[in-house]
Amino acid sequence: MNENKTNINWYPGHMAKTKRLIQEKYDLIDIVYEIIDSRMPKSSKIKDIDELIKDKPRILIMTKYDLCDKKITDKWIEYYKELGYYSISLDLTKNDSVMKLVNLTHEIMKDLQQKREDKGLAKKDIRALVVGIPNVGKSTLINRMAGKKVANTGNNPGVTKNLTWLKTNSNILLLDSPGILWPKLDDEIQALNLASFTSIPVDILPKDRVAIYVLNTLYEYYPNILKERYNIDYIDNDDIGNTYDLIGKRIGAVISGGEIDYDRVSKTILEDIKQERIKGITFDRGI
Ligand SMILES: Nc1nc2c(ncn2[C@@H]2O[C@H](COP(=O)(O)OP(=O)(O)OP(=O)(O)O)[C@@H](O)[C@H]2O)c(=O)[nH]1
Ligand SMILES: [Mg+2]
Repeated sequence: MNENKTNINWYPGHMAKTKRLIQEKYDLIDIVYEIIDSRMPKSSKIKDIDELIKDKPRILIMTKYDLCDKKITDKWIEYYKELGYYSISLDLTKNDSVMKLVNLTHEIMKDLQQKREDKGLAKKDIRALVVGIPNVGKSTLINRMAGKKVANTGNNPGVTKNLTWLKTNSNILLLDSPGILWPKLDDEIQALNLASFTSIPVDILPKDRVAIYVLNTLYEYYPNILKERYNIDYIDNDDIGNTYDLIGKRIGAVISGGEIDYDRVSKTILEDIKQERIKGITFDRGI
């Protein structure tokens, strides 16, 4: 992977519109939940998020904690805390996962509620904007906080299409929003991470390129996963076909006549992450 610049444009019209609609609702928002994926705590952060949420209190929430490499992701949590963020991790597959978020929200909002009380006003429902790139679990988080399904979810980018206020049972109103990115994905590693974890559609980048990136990243940081899942000890980057042949045999991706179906090999590698057969991984390193 020599080049590190790309020129990928995947910025559907609804993303620009979402930013506009968030601006329109800005004054009503008390706090922002900025959602990122625990497996890519750097790559999944919206690039110009500070411009969007300006001076609102914010909690940085790392979802899919059950799927990440906790040793590495915990370092990111510490890193963001040192930068002054409230930063927490959540495994949204668990029922009670959002309690610590609810408590932290009320804690941060204590001063605001106290000011109201001093003025003789009743406590208000807290209005929180839930924002993040596609497919990081924004709507899942909302359903957890509501204790039932109030928002649509799905393991693909672009499931939520509108901004909607939704009620929870903890005096917090949540504004669900469609995933947003920025007009140009010009950092190649970031784009590959987004593709590896399904935050951009799989056909934005060449599928083989993403799959080979996944293989090399696993080889570098999680060689035991490569061994267990595909029974390979190294990646032959000089002739990647050799590696594809071995994986293809292992997973049974064989076309009649004994040829390996390379397309199916790439697809399987990406599906293995998407279907959570490969987990315990964090691809953003370097802190
Ligand atoms: N294992 C695991 N899966 C999660 C977690 N949070 C969300 N998911 C899954 O991630 C996928 C995406 O979740 P959504 O809530 O639809 O994501 P979103 O951010 O609302 O996505 P868009 O609306 O497309 O921007 C779904 O398949 C969820 O079940 C988590 O903490 N752990
Ligand atoms: Mg959604």
